[in-house]
Amino acid sequence: MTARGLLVLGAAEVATLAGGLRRGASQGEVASLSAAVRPAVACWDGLIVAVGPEAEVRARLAGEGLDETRFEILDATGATVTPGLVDPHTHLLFAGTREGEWRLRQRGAGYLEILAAGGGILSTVARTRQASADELLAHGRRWLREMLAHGVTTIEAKSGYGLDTATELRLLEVAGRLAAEGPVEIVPTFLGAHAVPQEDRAAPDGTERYVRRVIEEQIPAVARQGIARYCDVFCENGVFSADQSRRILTAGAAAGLLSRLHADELAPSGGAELAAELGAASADHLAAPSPEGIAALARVAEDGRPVVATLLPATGLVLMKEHDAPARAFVDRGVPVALGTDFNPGTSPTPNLQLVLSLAVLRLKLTAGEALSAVTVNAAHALGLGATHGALEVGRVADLVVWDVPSHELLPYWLGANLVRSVVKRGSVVSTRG
Ligand code: IZC
Ligand code: ZN
Repeated sequence: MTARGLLVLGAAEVATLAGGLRRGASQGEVASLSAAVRPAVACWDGLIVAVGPEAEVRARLAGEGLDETRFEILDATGATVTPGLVDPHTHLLFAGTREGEWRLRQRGAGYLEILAAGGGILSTVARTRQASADELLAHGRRWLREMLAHGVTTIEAKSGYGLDTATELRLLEVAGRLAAEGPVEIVPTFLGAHAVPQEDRAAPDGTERYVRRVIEEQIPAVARQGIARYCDVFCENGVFSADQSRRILTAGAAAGLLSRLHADELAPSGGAELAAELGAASADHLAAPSPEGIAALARVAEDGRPVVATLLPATGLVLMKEHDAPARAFVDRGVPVALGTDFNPGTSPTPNLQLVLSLAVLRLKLTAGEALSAVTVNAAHALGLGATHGALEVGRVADLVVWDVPSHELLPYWLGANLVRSVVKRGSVVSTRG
């Protein structure tokens, strides 16, 4: 008889993150079970069937007629157990690298200046258009393996390095194939409005022309393809205005694609306000929101229609910025905060969400608990998976990580170390270290 269950025993702490979306005072509540209660987690058929003191968990299994001999034991002695991490913002699929931009930035070049000169996103677009689906698949597999090894069990993956219909569809198709391969679960997002492509930039109305192509040609094709769940826009002065972003996201929504956006990454551009107005799932970056934008996000959260603020502190580091998102203001004003890597070749070439936890504490001044809820329960919410992922609660998917530290407080502390002992996806051990 093959085992279909997994029983995680011996942990020093099980941070369940139970209890739903975190915001304000609850942002830092990790809902832990301590060693004193001998915590256990039981998984069956890919779902969590019991969490609690070991004696209660065993009683529950017996009560449900689940034979304990069919459970494999995962020894978590001295470890912290958390939900599998969720990375709610990645540009997983691209070709080439942009290490030369680091030298340019050291000399003072700005992000939009590099883009205007044909570098930045446009240089990645040129490489990506030439890449075959097989090359993109191999690249995707490599970096998904790295993410998984660092404790990530679910990610969002954007297109956006095609900027033409054929390449955008190819990127989404590759995302769909990687999702089918597993084990990392992938939520695909269409980001045709990532930049105005080179071929439209010379014309005075080039941006408007491209916006129309995204709306009239790309969105219908993406909807027909049926892989992307979200539509995203790089809403930023000098890229796509708030008005253009509104038109694109509204067209996406009409075609069945939910909204999320790159908002106020570099300067206040009306992105946070637009996210609140449209009821987007998430407003991402927010390194430079206006006071009105922060207030708009606070207002919708207060009204029970929260937009998750997905902060990406690795990007500020790679952009060599002194200032980053006003994370404390978001928490203090009741806006739910999530964290992501922003994995991409230009501004965040890191697949490591553990490093982002550290940066969130060091640069954004979040506590360890606030940061942990931001990469689990709140990140799941930002991807529309708030009812099924991101917490260790009965009935949810059995995604969890066993960490080689005795407390969640130590997750951000060992800067740059990979603390993963084991990663479990849908009840199966899929990665083990040491
Ligand atoms: O390739 O530069 N901000 N998109 C919006 C990015 C950064 C990724 C890139
Ligand atoms: Zn991004």
